[in-house]
Amino acid sequence: MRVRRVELRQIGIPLLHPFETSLGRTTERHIILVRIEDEGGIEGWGECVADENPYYSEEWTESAWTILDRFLAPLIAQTPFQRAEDVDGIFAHIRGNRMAKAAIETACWDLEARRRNMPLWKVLGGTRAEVTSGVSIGLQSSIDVLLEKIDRELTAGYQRIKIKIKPKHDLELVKAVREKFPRIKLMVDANSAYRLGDAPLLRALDAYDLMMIEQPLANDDLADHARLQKQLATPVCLDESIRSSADARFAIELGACRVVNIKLGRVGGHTEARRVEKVCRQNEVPVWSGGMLEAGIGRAHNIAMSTLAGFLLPGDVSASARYWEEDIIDPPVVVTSRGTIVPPSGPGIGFRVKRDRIEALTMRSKTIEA
Ligand code: OSB
Ligand code: MG
Repeated sequence: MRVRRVELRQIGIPLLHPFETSLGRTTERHIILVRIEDEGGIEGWGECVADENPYYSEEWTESAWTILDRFLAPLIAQTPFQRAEDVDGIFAHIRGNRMAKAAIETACWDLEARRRNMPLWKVLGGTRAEVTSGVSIGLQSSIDVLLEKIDRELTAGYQRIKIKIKPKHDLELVKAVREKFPRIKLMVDANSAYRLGDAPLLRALDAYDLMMIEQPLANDDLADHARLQKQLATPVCLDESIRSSADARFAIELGACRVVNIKLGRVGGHTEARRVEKVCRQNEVPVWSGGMLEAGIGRAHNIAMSTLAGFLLPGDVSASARYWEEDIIDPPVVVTSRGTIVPPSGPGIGFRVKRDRIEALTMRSKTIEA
């Protein structure tokens, strides 16, 4: 394959509902989209999950744009490759910047799948004809508002509820949710808001039958997560801490987690995501797909990834309509009343990219030719 053109585009798209975590509040996404084209004019699409600020990860929109423009786009336009699988190696000498890399790497997978006229999920080796879907609910203005939101998502059919917690907004939230919904699959995500010294408080959560506690401690602290996991009955799930399959291996060896959240952008694309899935599967650690408030292209890639065998738990990949008035793909992602998403049968990501909608949302664009 030879990429003869890379189009970078940054769109601005308002969220229907602001999303708040221990890291801050997001009201509008600034998303970088990548469109690549091969010699024959076949295209591939990717989406960069970097946030508008460097709080979740050191990468953010501006750093990702610069790395894409100055290094990754010229490199992929100059380097022919056999398979999308090879792109990870082409980018290997550039340190970090995984979200920027994943934007192009996933576009290359979409391109390969379209060239082979196959759905991306099948090209990746996915086996599931249906993926299970949960929702991530941000911090709310009151417990009543939270309970109301959960009720609505359960009515829509979602299979598990994740709520965000932070110090002073934790035990009482979980207690109230459990009292109202004694049987639901429930979990919490702290986005690194606690320290090992908070172990007694986190241990108190053991009473509420949570599926897992996601990323309670620092993004770079596997050792303390291992110490914490020893003190908890509730499984620890790692998100921010897992940037690669090596991280997953270390985390499992140390006993730092019993579940892993995989995000394509955080690990650098589909090839590394498959490696993380494999390490976890071989160690009987279930994985699920995280979300980063993606627009349709990123969402479609997450769905494809979630068809791999190790994705045994409901992910954070939910319907487009929870986020956007109008998504950038057609049809939008929909969730069945059973709380599942059916991966599309068309070639590549399997959704039509709405060029007009993207054009209308574009803040800046740049084309890099081979
Ligand atoms: O920690 O999983 C997270 C969104 C942005 C950054 C980090 C996280 C999240 C979510 C939202 O939880 C998941 C989604 O609905 O896309
Ligand atoms: Mg998380």
